[in-house]
Amino acid sequence: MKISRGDGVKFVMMSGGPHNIAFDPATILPEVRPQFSANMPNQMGELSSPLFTNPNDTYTISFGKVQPGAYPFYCTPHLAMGMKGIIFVE
Ligand SMILES: [Cu+2]
Repeated sequence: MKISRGDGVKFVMMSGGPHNIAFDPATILPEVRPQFSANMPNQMGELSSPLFTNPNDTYTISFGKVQPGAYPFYCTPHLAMGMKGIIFVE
């Protein structure tokens, strides 16, 4: 998924939860991490959203003030099933 700098990405829980949205801190530049973390509300772990269990639960991550680049993410409970993606900030 490609977005522009400053966009937000809204994730919507559909089915088959629990799901979350997590980023491996090692993939985020150290100088970007504090702002990126500030853009992720209610984290249950470092750069990890809460778990969502109800259809239509939503979670929005702002990409404001983070630099262009690739931001790979995954769902912690379903990583082994390949539930992951990449957000490209242009
Ligand atoms: Cu999942």
